[in-house]
Amino acid sequence: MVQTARFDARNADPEEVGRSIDINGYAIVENMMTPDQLTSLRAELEPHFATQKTGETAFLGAKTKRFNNLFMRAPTTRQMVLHPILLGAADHILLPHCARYQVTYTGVMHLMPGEKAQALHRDGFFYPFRNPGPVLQQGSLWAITEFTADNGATRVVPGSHLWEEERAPKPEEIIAAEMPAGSAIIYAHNVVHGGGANITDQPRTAVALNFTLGWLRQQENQFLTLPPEKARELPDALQRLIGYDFGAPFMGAVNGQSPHVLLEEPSDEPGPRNDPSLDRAYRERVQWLQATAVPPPPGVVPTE
Ligand SMILES: O=C(O)CCC(=O)C(=O)O
Repeated sequence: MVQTARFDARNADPEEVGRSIDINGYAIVENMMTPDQLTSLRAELEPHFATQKTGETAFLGAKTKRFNNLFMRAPTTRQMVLHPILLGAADHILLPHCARYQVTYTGVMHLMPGEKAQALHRDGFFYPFRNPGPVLQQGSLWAITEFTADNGATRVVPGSHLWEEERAPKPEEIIAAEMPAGSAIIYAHNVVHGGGANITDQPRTAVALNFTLGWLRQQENQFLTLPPEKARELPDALQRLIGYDFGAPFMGAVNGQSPHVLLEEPSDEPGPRNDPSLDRAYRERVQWLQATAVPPPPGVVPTE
């Protein structure tokens, strides 16, 4: 590995974190959460552990409790997902492939004592693309308890985001993402990883906050989970990040306007049909069509 994959959020440059993901496939960033955030998040999650069932498949884990919809169930995640390092890393690894990215998934992975190691995999295996290829998602797993090799710290294969699909890791190529509580591992969807085995007598808890390219479908349906009456509770930046905004030039419109108008006071003024910040992406797209000799549809040639 050319570049360190371990950072401290108190002095890390988000670009450097992004570059580590380019090179290693992941970055571990300590101190992403304050002690107060950890305390409040644990209190928000705790009642759900008693009521949630364990996984129904070996992949989901017979001793793992999972649940979603974290922006409602655990409001501290509303702050976590807007962390400048998380967003800065996503700007670096996702914006080369889209004009906007969006939340695709929020979830808890609570590995109880005795859980076995999860199969190693790439997130986004449900997309019909073989590796290597562009990064489609940025995952992040936040350590709500300490992550150790013994309690099921996520296992990662550094550099495997660049491998051919068929290449299997050798045991010595797999590392445990050990980190103190309050840290996060931020990773490209195509780095090979999986939960570890928990051989301790205490649970290991992770929160996943994942982004995907703005022109892909979200894994967790944000609009049905967070319809306008619920989305109005969220900060503006988060409303936009879950999809109440254009996902690409013109994409995701409601009556030709940005879906964000659904969260705003009714007005007689027509809303924007696109967003000025997406105009450049639109022009680049049309230039790409011209450069590849595929004629743009009539009337879409941009004026400078
Ligand atoms: O729990 C973990 O450490 C990883 C979980 C994971 O990768 C998954 O469920 O897809």
